[in-house]
Amino acid sequence: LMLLMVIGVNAENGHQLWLRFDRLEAESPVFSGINADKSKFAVKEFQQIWKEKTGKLLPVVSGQIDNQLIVGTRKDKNILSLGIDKELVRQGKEGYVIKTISKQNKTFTVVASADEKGLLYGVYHLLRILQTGEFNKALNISEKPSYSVRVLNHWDNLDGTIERGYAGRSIFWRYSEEHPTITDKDISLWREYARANASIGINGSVLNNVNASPKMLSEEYLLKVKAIASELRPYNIKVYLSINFSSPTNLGGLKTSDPLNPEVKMWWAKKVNEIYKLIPDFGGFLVKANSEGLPGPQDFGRTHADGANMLADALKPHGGIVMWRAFVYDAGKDDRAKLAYKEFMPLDGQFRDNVIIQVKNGPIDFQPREPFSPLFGAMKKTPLMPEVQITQEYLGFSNHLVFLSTMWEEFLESDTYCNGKGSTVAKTTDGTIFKQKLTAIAGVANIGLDANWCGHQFAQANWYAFGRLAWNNSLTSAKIADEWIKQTFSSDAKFVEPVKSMMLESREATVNYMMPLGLHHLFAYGHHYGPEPWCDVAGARQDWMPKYYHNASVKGIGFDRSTTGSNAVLQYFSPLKEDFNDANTCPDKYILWFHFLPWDFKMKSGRILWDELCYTYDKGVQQTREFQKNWDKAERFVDPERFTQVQNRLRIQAHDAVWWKDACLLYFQQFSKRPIPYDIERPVYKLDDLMKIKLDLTHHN
Ligand code: BDP
Repeated sequence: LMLLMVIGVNAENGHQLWLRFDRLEAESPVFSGINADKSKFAVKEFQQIWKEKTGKLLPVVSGQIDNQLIVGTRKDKNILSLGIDKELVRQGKEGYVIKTISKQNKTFTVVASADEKGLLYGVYHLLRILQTGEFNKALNISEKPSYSVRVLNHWDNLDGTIERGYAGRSIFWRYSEEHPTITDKDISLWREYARANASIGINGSVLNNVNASPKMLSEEYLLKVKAIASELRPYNIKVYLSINFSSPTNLGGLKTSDPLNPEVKMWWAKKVNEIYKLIPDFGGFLVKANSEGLPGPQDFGRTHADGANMLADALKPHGGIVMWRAFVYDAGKDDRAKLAYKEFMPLDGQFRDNVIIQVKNGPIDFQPREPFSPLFGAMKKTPLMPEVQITQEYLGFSNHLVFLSTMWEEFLESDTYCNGKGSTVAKTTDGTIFKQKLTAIAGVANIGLDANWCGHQFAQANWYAFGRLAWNNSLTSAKIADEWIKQTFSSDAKFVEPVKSMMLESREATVNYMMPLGLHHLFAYGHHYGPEPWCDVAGARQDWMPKYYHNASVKGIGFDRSTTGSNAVLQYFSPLKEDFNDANTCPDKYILWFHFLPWDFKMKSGRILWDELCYTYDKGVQQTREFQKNWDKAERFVDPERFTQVQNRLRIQAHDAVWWKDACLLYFQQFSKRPIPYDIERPVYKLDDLMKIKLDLTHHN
């Protein structure tokens, strides 16, 4: 082994994600054998992993042998006799149970489900608890997913680049003159991708960018989709495509793409038939329409409902769905934070039952912190699906260690009050409050061709967390981090505890050093990496400019969305709207989101706003320094490759935190005209110098 390491064959690059299973060997005596139909994919998957890790298959047994592992679906003989049928039916097609059952002094571990889909998830769950040391002989687990569609959105372009991707080029679209066909390497990568997704419960992949090229639906590309779908299918993953609304014109040569035009409808119906001929279990379409310059039904005087329904009708006979995005904000019409609500609320109840509206967690755009979008809970007759961003477009790319699970937990647990207290976003979207048939959740993927898939080793934890929360939207981030660390690095408590607390603190730290107290969109134009609160691009949309959001002047700072300002607070239910509306009751974390306040506004801490801002930025910087110390102490638990990579990136993060703090405080100080409190670190940069930084990161890959 040493030799292999020296020559680099086994160099640790993070490619195995959380799927290491290195404890299986030690755990292997726990089962005397497996009682299962070995032709089932879930059983094959289990045996393959078992063999890879322990050197041999688990022997197949039957009869009353002690300590056996029984795996099967409700129709299988080995499960029929256990008397758990009702329970299995209750768990639905994707659910499962894992139980210890004792019979005549013999103990069996049972993984059972109603359907083979659930069995696969049950098997991964068993492997997970073996790996994290949670396996025991008194198990009584039953699980079913919170959402029926749990889908990754890949913003992958057909030329292989990835919009807002920070981990290399696309794993799906890398055809070029040198790479004209699908290779064995592609196929094995797609299988690894599928296994990773299935292991955390993800069951769908949208294979191309929401800014979709009409070419996506050409025969040439559909054949590639077919090839991808056939690798993902055994892992219970359906493929979906983003479509360009003017495909009938741009691909089909029609004169119009008006959704009410009979020829247009016919074109879509034919196209959809063609897709299902190639991919019988195709999932459906994701649509970004009349958004950021893309075509849509409004170009023809039609509504979002007209557009979505036309596609839904074409997909319906095949069982496909439409995920129609609510990310719309026409320039200059009103406060950007209000626009999606204004556009979609009047359409509530007008959508077909195979349409679901995909809504970003916040009303603006994946900022480090936003209140939840007021559409959640408000659209009562239309199913809504949350969209979160796994790729860190606004959170330091793949350079910063930011565990996003706490952000998604905060969002899912936000109380909308739509149906009284306790009407959390989670419950408004998972079928608990509104009895919708279709439930779904989407995460914008952070996956690319980099050996470690995600750029930063810890960015893998965000992919992991998305899958786990999509499966169970009430999991805590602490539990998710714990599982991930143990599977990815080490189960040693001396490693797990400090690393976990770093992860759990990391998102708040990032908010602190980037844009605390409800500030948002202070990013540099275009690439969204560094700070540019001063940014002013001639001729650009005002609502893409930081000044539109922070409004800093000698009078104060913040966006007045209260009833004295844009009135956005009124889009929330009581008592939230009242709480948000009053700067004295609005939570600090959203205060400058909803209020424009004077620099000497008295905060809950007793400090004035300016001082609070300074202390919070400084705290963020200090937190990144702690992360560095924390990680250095963990060195002995981690392989040198991953240790060094994370160490290097933490250094960049600590550096960037100072950059953010100095840029924002020095810029705002021109207006506050107050000193930075003397007990915190002085700026190390000059504002003039920071204003000269021009990064060309637009296509940073
Ligand atoms: C923004 C991104 C842009 C996306 C857009 C979207 O900057 O690249 O196309 O969202 O979600 O966050 O459609």
